Amino acid sequence: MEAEHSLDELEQLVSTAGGDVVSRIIQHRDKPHVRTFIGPGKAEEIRQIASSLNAQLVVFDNDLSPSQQKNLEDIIPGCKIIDRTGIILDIFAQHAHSAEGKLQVELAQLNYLLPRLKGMWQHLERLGGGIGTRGPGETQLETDKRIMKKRIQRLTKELEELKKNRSIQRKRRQKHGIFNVALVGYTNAGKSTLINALTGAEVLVEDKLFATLDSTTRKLDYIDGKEVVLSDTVGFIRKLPHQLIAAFRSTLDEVRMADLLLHVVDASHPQMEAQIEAVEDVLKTLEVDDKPQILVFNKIDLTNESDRKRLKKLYPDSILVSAKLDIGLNDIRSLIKEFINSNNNASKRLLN
Ligand SMILES: Nc1nc2c(ncn2[C@@H]2O[C@H](COP(=O)(O)OP(=O)(O)OP(=O)(O)O)[C@@H](O)[C@H]2O)c(=O)[nH]1
Ligand SMILES: [Mg+2]
Repeated sequence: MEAEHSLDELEQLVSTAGGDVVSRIIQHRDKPHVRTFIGPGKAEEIRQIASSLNAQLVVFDNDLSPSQQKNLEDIIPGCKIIDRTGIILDIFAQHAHSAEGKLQVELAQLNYLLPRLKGMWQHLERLGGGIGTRGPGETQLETDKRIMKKRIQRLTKELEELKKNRSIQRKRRQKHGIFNVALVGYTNAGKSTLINALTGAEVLVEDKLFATLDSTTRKLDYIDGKEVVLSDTVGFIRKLPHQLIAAFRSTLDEVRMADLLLHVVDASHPQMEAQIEAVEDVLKTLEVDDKPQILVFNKIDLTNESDRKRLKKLYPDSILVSAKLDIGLNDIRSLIKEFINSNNNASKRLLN
């Protein structure tokens, strides 16, 4: 069941990346096969299915080691083998528009590719039959590695520069006592729809995974003499590649610097609870799980009365909204106001 849900999501990832899924295969195993991840018999079965359906790509839901990936490409000729991380990186590459986004994606891709280089050269050597290829292959591998490492250093440096600019803007906001609210949540939960509805921003909204990669900050309100701004940023997913979390550190700073998080949940999603957990996990990785949080259940227009009652009972402090139909948005504004006021009162009490 768990595997089926995860494959449903993988199918969505593949179609977002532009692929058509023609078949799906599950293998039950106690532990992965060292050389091929799945068992050799299963690999042969996939070879036959792929060839009869004329498939060009086989996507694994679990992470493959670089050598497993290569071994599988040997067994299933004519097919590219890629794992969940590879697909997510591909979508990010397609959706990156800003200079910073592009640099971040390239950095993540290089960190993903670097350990895979060796397998690529071994692959070529085997095809070439050995004579005359081994020496140059080894040298070429070292050269390629050096070039990639240099590029990684360069990208890291360029990103540092951009980060400085971003932190200057953020310091300005801090200096002016601006209150920062950040939207976080699973990809496709409706974060961008919500920032558009609340602030009149024009962030791209799509029924696709990872439509948003760059962060956008807009003025939301003016409460108790304080400007309140709202930020929308990249969405999360189960098994979010660590290369991406590392590369997107500076985009995610928007979340780290926030005074309050609005955790947006797609209330109509069959895997809603697992998605909440996945977001909590990423927040832990970012070390921001201790920040004050308001749970916002979105897309309630797609739920029924009993779903909504259950949500209110399970999560009494949450808000139920529909960003698309403008339902409950004033509740968000009031709750933020309440939060700021009670914080102000608390700090006044501390001062007295
Ligand atoms: N029915 C309904 N659909 C909604 C609602 N809010 C958002 N959607 C739809 O959900 C899809 C995703 O919305 P986005 O706002 O792009 O979601 P996101 O969280 O920003 O997603 P990423 O940027 O991809 O992480 C779009 O097709 C929206 O039209 C809602 O309240 N009700
Ligand atoms: Mg978005």
